[in-house]
Amino acid sequence: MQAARLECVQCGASFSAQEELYECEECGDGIRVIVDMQGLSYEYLRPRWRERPFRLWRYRELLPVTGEEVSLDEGGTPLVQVRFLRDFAEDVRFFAKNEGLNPTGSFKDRGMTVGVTRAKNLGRTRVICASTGNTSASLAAYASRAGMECIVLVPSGGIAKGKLAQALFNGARVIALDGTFDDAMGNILEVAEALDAYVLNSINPYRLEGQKTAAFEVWEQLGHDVPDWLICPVGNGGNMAAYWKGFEELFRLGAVGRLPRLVGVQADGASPIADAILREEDEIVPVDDPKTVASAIRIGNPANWRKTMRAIRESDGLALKVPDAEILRAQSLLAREEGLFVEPASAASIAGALRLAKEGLFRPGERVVCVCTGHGLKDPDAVLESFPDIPPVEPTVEAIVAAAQGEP
Ligand code: AN7
Repeated sequence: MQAARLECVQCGASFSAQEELYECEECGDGIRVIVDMQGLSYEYLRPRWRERPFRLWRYRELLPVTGEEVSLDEGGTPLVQVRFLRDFAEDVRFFAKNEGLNPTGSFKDRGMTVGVTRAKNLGRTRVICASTGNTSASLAAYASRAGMECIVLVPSGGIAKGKLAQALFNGARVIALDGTFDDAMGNILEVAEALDAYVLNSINPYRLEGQKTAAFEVWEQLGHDVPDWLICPVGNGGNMAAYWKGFEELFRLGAVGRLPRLVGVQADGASPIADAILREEDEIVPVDDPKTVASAIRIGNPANWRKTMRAIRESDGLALKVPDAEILRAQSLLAREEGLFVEPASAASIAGALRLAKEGLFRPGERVVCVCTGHGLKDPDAVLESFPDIPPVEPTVEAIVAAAQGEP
């Protein structure tokens, strides 16, 4: 379908859907798409959604693009029970939304299928993004699919190897900056203009339109209800805002009568949004040199901070920051106890859930969804560092059996 219009999230200024906008022309803040819901009731949508496969494009009536989509069959990711967290909160059910099972291994694919389809609608042939890794891997794949040229800006040395390999192998031109993700992001609009490239960072509101479908899926997977809590790792803040937009649209459609409370989790060394919320301030203070093992969310000056802060506050939610040690421990527990291998940034939501469960936040009967944003194979280095080297063993039955029975 076609977007009705674009709107500034801050001052409410309205713009035509035909404009290519990343910032409000009036106040400089973020832009969102207002989907035309005229004539779209839940009664109308329900039978249509039901007859399509459980994938992102099932929800096409709420996706503001036209024509044949650029798709790798994304979405439809599992919602898996996380049982070990129950030990810390009686009668509370915890789930992981396993977004690492998207085509390139992260939730970014939801945004890119819609964002690159939008680029195609506009007749664009060159796309660009700044990235801590997953965005570049995803954009590179969707650009290949669409036959577009792709340029990605990444922090030199700051991107996990799996993600770099994906971007390179999908044929993107990779530019490694002697700087942080924030340096890349700070230059993206001017660079894009100079190169006549279409920007597919999450300041592009069409990205978040794709990402909001994860909220629709969670609602379906919980038997057409929203969770009591939705916990999400926060970097630029786009994804948390996208979930909120998705849940709000379900509410407006009358598909559900309540909204979840949102919890945004940042890493200790890169927590400008969590800090502002914890201090009850209206503005963030950017972090100059963000540090965390979770390279995906090593972001000091998040582009969508206003959208995310508003979403968390409107939902009567909260924010917290967790040290790297808690992130790595949560990553390890999730893998050992549940068989789910996610990347460190993704484990931030589990670390947040663990902390809040121990603090007694959740009430009996509640359902808590933790968004696990990216696959563990993206960043094996972060994991392998915590294991000693494995000494080689003679390839004989005796030696192998002895090694298997020895100290682990
Ligand atoms: C695994 O790839 O910003 O709060 O450039 O890869 O919407 O930014 C990645 C972000 C969480 C944070 N988990 O999401 C990038 C990039 C994973 C991520 C986030 C990212 P946002």
